[in-house]
Amino acid sequence: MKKTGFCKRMPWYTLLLLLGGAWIFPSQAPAQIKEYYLNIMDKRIKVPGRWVKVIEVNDSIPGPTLYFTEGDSAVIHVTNKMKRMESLIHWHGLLIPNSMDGVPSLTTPPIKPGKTFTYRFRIRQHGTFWYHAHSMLQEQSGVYGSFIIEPKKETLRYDKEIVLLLSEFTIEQPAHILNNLKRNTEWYAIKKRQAQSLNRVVANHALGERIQMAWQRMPPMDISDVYYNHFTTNGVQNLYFSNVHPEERIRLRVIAGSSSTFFHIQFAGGKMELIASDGSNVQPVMIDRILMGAAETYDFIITIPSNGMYEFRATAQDGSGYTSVYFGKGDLHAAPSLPKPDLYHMMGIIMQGMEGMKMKGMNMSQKTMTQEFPYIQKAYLDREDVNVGGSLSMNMTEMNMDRLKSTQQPDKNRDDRKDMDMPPDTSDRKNNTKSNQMNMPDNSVAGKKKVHVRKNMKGMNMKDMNMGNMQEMNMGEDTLKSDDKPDSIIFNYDMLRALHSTSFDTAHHKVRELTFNLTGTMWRYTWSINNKTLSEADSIRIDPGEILRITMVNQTMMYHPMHLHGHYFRVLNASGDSSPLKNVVIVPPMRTITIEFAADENSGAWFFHCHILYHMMTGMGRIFQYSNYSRPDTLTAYPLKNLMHDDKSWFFWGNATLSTTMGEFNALYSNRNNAFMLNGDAGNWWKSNFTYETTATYEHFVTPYLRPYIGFVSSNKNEYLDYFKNYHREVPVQDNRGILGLHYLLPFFINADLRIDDRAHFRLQLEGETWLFPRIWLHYLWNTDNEYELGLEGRLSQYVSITGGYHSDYGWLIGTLLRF
Ligand SMILES: [Cu+2]
Repeated sequence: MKKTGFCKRMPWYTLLLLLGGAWIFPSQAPAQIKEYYLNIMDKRIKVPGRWVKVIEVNDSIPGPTLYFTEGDSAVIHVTNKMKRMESLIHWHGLLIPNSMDGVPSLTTPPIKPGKTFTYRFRIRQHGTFWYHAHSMLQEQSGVYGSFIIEPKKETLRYDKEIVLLLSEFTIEQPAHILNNLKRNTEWYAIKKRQAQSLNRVVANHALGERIQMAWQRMPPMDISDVYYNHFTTNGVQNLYFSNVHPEERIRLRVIAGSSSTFFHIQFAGGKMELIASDGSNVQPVMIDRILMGAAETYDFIITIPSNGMYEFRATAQDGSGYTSVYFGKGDLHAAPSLPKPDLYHMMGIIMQGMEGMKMKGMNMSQKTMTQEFPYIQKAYLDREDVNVGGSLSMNMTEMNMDRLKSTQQPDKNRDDRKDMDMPPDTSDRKNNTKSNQMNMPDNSVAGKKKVHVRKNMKGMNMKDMNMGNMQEMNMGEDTLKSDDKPDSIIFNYDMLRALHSTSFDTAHHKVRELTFNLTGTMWRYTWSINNKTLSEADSIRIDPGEILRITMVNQTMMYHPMHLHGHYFRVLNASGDSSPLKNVVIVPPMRTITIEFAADENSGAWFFHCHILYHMMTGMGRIFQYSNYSRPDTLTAYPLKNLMHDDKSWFFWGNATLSTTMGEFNALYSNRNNAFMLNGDAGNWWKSNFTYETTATYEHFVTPYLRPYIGFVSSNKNEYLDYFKNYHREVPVQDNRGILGLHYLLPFFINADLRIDDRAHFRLQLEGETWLFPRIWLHYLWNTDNEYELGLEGRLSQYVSITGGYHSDYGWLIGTLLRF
């Protein structure tokens, strides 16, 4: 036998040493202590034309890749070398003690400038993970890197592995980006050439939809929130691996380490074998294209073709750019190019989808629909986007399937599975045990007492399964016409199947069902769950051992990659008992996805949030707190309200116009529920009748549309002075009045303003603006004091516009508008 032979060839003293070793380390091979030093530093880097402030880890973006082997003890010294900001790093997807999770003020004290914090934890899993700052917007500034854990024994067959960390780069400061999102400028859409124009709306026969959307206060569609200068793989736009050989099998560990970008992944050299998702191995599946959500990780095995250079391309979902990795030498074989999403066509799909939802209400009452959908926007459903959600937990019986006819051949996914000797029909349970015999635990957890809620293979409970049917799944419209081959396989979550049963022992553990409506208002750029931001909601108490089943209903027009800290969750899909384990799941617009996780960590307070940084920062999150958890003393100086502060931040912006006959300014200082506004105009200064009006108000948002206000107006305009004439008083040169009023956003984005002043004078004003062409906007105003204004604005840059028009007090004018 092998073992004997091994002993025979071994000198006797080695054997003694080994025996001694076994005595000292009786259970397993000694766990390695793996130590890393990470230095977080703010820097200014030179990009063409300007300097940009970034934050680097060990002098690079991304930070170094950390390698571990399952079972290792990780010791990571993180030093904050920044001058002013606190920092902290979160280990994304890792099963770790709560105090090591790295969410400032929730789990871990922030690292002050000049200080070091040492993370110590046992590596209990293997797979592809990453790390990033969880402090303010530092992730966007560059604080992120890869975290790779090799299994004790690799069961997959490949020749080489390469880590590809995808991200984005912007020359803008992240705080400035958030401010821009809050003020709702269309500038990023203009930059991405995705702002709409009237002539093209008409040409695309989309005017009806556009009017319908404006009626529901849905702004013109664009694809994603932020404009990025470029997209990167491991920090660069183009990456070359020439030292690969034909037939070599290369494992790509791909991480979407982006703050808000989703990527379409393609490889020019044939199908990619998808083998793991979010660090968990899955039944291999061959695919041509996959949409990766921000923060998701996937492992693929690619086979290098015989000759030439083959492109692996990650295209930003909005089509605004891509990053490429090239394998091999010689003639270039480019990945098929993806067209930009068709915004005009999507409007139709969305309006259709909304109609469909209205008819049968996807877990939404009519009331929720009418309250929520007006806030919605940013939609874009193209074929694979729809497939991301697939049938997952879309309520098939309730949705009107006839409206959304399948345009794909759904059977090809099945055929592909057949080729791999896998049960095409998920109800075929017998075949499934085959995969279990492969004995490849994708989430082997060692070294920690766990509450065992995972069911063993024998008593599988079919009842709770969400048997999505592949046949019904492909309900998207075929709007994305690409160079894809006709037999292309486009990934959707139903293709993910764990290597063994992941279902829970629901007979012995309590199952608690929660519904999270993913909500938000693009209009004000606040994002929430069940209409409450993180700071408005209480932590969700969970009992150790209970099973949480969370149904997420996306009521917005944006994709939300929802992430749970410190636990894997099952994404209930067509794989039933073998539903895959993930830590991030994309919930597409107007789709429903159900996840399950077991409260099987010992304790702690764990963050659950949207991984689009700007959605998280404006409120889309919750905290799961174990009932046996008490805050450690180390956090006493860092109350939870520090974290809660994020979605209550204040933002400031304004603009000033100087034109031929007048000057005008507007300034706003606002947080989630409150706003201070100051505006005024003055003109006719070359005439004897110099006129001016200044208004200062404090406004409170009751709903995103409705805000009562109190304020003060000072003016010498006729409409104010008439009061004195009418009452035969002496006419003052100036009149000051207190005002009470109500702002309300009407359909078509018309701002209604009804106010009464302390001389019992009522005024109703309607004001609005709308785009005609991407850079040409129409402004209008009318009020019951017979003031009116009609003007055009031409946007030259993010900050500068030219304006022209007619104002009832100041006549014809032309001028310049500056934003600040
Ligand atoms: Cu989100």
